[in-house]
Amino acid sequence: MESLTAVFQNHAGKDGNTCDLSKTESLRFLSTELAAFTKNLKGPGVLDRRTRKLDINCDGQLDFQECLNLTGGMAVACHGSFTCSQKCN
Ligand SMILES: [Ca+2]
Ligand SMILES: [Ca+2]
Repeated sequence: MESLTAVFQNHAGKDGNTCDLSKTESLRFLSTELAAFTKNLKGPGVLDRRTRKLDINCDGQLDFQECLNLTGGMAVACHGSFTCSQKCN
């Protein structure tokens, strides 16, 4: 958890405001830190839509809580596909 906070602040601080990820920062965050997940997303608009959906308070920025929803959701998706492929084999 500590490293997640550090990673978040590292990306969020690019524009001087470490509390939120701007749109540019969140796209960079996703494509560098979560490359394993985002490389399978087709088209540049998909990531864009996904980050917009995460912006619960619609302020155009992702705060740490909103960002956690994403990483939590991805962990669940990852777990789901893992257990599913286990069953299939
Ligand atoms: Ca920022
Ligand atoms: Ca927000």
